[in-house]
Amino acid sequence: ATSHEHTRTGMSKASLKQAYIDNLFYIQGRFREVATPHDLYMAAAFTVRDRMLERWVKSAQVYKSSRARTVCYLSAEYLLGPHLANNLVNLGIAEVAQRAGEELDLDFKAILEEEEEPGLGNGGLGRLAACYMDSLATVQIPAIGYGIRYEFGIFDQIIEDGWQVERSDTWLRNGNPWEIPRPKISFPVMYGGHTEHYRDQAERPRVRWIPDMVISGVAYDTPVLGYGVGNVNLLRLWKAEATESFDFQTFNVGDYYGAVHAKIEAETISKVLYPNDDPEAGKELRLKQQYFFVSCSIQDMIRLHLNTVGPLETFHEKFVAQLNDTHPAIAVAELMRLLMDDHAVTWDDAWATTRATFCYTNHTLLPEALETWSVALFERLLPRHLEIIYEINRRFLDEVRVRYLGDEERVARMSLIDEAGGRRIRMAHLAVVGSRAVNGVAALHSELIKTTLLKDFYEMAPERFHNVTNGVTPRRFIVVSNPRLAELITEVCGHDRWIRDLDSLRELEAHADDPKLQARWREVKTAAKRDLAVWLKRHAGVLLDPQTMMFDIQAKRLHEYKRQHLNVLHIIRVYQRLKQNPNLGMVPRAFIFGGKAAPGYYMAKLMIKLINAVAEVINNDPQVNGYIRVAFMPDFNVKNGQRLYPAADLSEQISLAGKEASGTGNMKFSMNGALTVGTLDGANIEIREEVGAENFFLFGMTAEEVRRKQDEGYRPWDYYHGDQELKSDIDLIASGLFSHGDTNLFRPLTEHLIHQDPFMVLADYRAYLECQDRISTVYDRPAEWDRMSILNVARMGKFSSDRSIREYAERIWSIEPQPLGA
Ligand code: 26V
Repeated sequence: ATSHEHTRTGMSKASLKQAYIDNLFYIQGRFREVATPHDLYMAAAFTVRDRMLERWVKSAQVYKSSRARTVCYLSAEYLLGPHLANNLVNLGIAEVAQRAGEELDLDFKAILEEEEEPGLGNGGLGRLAACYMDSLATVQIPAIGYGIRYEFGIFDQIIEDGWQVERSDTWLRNGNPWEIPRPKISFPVMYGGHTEHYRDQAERPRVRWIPDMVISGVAYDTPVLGYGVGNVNLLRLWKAEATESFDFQTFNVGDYYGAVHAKIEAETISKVLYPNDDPEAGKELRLKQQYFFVSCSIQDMIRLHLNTVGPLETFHEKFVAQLNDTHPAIAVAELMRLLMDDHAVTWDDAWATTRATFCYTNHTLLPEALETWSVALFERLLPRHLEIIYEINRRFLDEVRVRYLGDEERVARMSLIDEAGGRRIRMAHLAVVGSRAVNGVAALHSELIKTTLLKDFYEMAPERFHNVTNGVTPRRFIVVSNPRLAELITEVCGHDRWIRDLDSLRELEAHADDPKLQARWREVKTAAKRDLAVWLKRHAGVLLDPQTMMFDIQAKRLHEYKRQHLNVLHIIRVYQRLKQNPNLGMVPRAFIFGGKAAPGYYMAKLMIKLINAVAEVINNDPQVNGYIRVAFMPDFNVKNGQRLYPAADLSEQISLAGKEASGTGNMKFSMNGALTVGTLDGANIEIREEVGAENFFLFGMTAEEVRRKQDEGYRPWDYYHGDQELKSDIDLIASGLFSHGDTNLFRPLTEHLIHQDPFMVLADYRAYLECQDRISTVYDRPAEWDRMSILNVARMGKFSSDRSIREYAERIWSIEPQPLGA
């Protein structure tokens, strides 16, 4: 077959080699002798991309001719991670490509390392969207992911003198081989101005929006491969540009500089991703971004529908749109506007279509993270949408009044407008009222939604509330990131079906006590720890011993509710114990952290400084550094995450119960054989249920106990004075030991703990220490530890994002797979 295989699509080793050399020459214009590492990467990327396009076009054809129902995932963030290795795996050519590379004398690993990842997201929410895109294609659901093509993604983090320093992320600097620009797929997006009410030719009341600014959104398409199937879905990201006509008009008037200025202003809209937790997050530009990508996406959906199926009455049968948090919630008003103002649909019909189209996923209960926009800003930027939201609200509140006679307090609580202190639009309420289904992202979180945040809405329409527990893709987070483990699993199971059917990992259970498997399991883990140790030596300057040390890892955004400082207090406790008794025979541990802090979140940045300050003292103290070391991995992102998950013995999931909606890092660690030390929060609860309580290290208060303690009046001061060791750990920070005698540096942190402690670090401290001691005891018994580790992997099937997507498809979207052969 190989001799007449097409060099652009052939999957044989010979075709791949020929294609690679061709691409190096015809795309990069290079011979091997003079090619840079970047040239070598680009040639590989194009060789893989060529092989994706045929399947992509075929999928699009089949989807179009079968008029397949389609999911539109609306998300302001996609944290995709590097494409090359993942696409090789999903195409099923990872091994043959590696061999082709070897025969060409290429450094395969170095080529993979060369790729800069698109960091178009902050953390959990953006990475979830990326995992869901992978699973939608793999379980063969027609889907389009809509979002923003940020020119600058999440900032790069460097550590200077222990502090986080942000550098702008210039991921597009060397070009992006995975995207295809579609200059002809572009839509106008309007801002500002005023509305005019008039009657059309049929004497129907209509509204026209006269904006004072129009920009355009241009589509950039990235194909998303399913694993082991022919289905390829579409990720369509919008880039903001000045409209040609606007540009041209101004130019004709002779205002050349004005025209250039308008261009810059338009392009600003898709310039940069906003970090979470940012005080600047309430800014006008962010609302402009949200409306920008939503408007382009809804216009695109309407265009696609009119091109294929036809009448707008059936729009909701063709499409279901999932709102990834409230960031795209303005879509509810935008679809209403387009249907009524542009397509002359009546309010009642437009509303029926809108409510049948949208579904909303909530990702957080933290009050400070719930989006509201000032009515004044809306009026200035989106005057027509404000009218529509007022009308939605008026009709909705009338329903509430009829249902709950005389309960005006309830009416005020449920209103889309928060009237207390400066009127603001509650985007979560808009999303709920405009959707047919609402879901949380783990069982506990979904319950808390029903009993707290959206209690009134739940009482009114309980059938619309669901849970879909998050999942992660085993392709990227096992096969790509941990090939040694993947190979071992495949050998033990005797098949690689587990990659698409993660439940079949259960077959490992039967071997959990097998000493031979345990030994190999341990080798795989140690090899991954060695890889990480090499990387950390180079990039963090810390030497860790993969052979003797337990790798204890906490990697996630820095946030007080995630309680990295609880972890630090444990480290300080162990340090003090060792100082008091240098001959204490203890299990050596490497405490490893990774994570970014929002640039404006002072306390989170101080936590990074504290971790690095503690690391400096401990790593340089010869009395203890044979037993404990501390490392902070700079620039935790998808690529670096893939170095951490395989290397962890222990996964830290220690948020205050009730605060972490789900967590997904918890799943990635456990799937790679780490044991979890965790609270009963988010998906930890379900992980523990699956792997078995005896294979999970549980500590801390329940969400219920947290609530009770808060109601009683929590006094961290009492804990501080009631626990000698706790006091001495906090006092050691305050003493200046970790700050070269500066007793002020960490004061904001220690004082906050002693006097406020909103996330109850002090209340859970003792339970955490006791749990950590149990962990050390078990780690000392390798057979027991390895057995637990194997059982963790064996029982993680539930946490494949394939399962999550199947649940969405069946219970929320009512959509069937469209199988396409590979
Ligand atoms: C945003 C903000 C903005 C303002 C200040 C505080 C704050 C805190 C958090 C956020 C992010 C909320 C959205 C998010 O990323 N949620 C995460 O979603 C994951 C996927 O469902 C889930 O696993 C995490 O538990 C949840 O925190």
